[in-house]
Amino acid sequence: PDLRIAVVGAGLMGADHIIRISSRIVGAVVSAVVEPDENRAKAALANLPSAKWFSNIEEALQASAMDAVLIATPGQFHESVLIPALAANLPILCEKPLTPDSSSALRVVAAEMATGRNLVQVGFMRRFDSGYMQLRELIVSKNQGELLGLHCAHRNPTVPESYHNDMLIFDSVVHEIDVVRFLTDSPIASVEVRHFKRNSKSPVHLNEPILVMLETESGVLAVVEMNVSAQFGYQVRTEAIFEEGLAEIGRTSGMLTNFSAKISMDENMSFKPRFAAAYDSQIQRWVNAAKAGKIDGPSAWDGYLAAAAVEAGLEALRSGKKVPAAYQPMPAFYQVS
Ligand code: ISE
Repeated sequence: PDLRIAVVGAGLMGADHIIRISSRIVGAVVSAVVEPDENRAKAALANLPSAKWFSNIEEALQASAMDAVLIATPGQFHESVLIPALAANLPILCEKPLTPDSSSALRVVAAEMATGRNLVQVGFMRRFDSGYMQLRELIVSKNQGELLGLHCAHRNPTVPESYHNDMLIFDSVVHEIDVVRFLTDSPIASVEVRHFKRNSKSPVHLNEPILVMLETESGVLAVVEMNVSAQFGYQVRTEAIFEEGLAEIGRTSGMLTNFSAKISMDENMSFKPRFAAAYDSQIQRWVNAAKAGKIDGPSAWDGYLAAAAVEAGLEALRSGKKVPAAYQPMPAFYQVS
């Protein structure tokens, strides 16, 4: 039977996942939309004749309206959905970040361990992007020698007024924080932040672009340009420096044209098309795994590690200093066999 999914939060990401599950994912249906805003809920439910609307997670759980939960609210609201959903023993895909800070992430980890099962998968979708997957294989193979460093560019055309300075780290750079560890198999040991000249096109309260230096325990330095007012398009690129050569991922796959003495390529304008295939694969694999009582992707522990590195990043943003990241020892529960 189809996995009945309750999507919690019908904003930008939630609405996108609802369309994905209804039109492209095999073996799952959206059975419930949990959304306090009635207009948003109605818009999301328009094409889901059999899904029910709930204004909070408790009511949806009470009604046994789902077999699994997809959390797509802003990060600060994740914990209050994760805890009751875990208490109900339901498989969960939680959008990134797991929670905004490490102590709340540890509470989620403790609640998951109390169930005795790996129920939480975190939506770090870049791990499902074919470019990152290929680059990881290349690094692991050591065919070009050791990986020495990474040049990462994370560019958004613009951001909404509600986006503030700390979000540069906990909402945006959090992706590089996770993916640099995924690529190098080594935790982020320290974070340092510098400011480029401020872009006058940025919202007045934002001071960016920034340069973020993530150093892994293994000594790889990842240099990240985080730029959320790039204007021209949405771009996430990485160049890897090896002992014997370079590798680059994330060039647009848009059409290349040669017209009127110009060579040009179409670029994405948002993360939705840039990572559409990664989102599809992430959700399909999660659905298949959830039916088998497992997860197939980053765990709550990965979410905690990212939250702890984000804390170092926020302090680095404020102090201008290189800040070491501190982690609790990993419980045996999260040991990958
Ligand atoms: C957003 O929340 C995302 O997750 C996007 O991938 C990222 O590019 C953007 O900067 C974030 O605000």
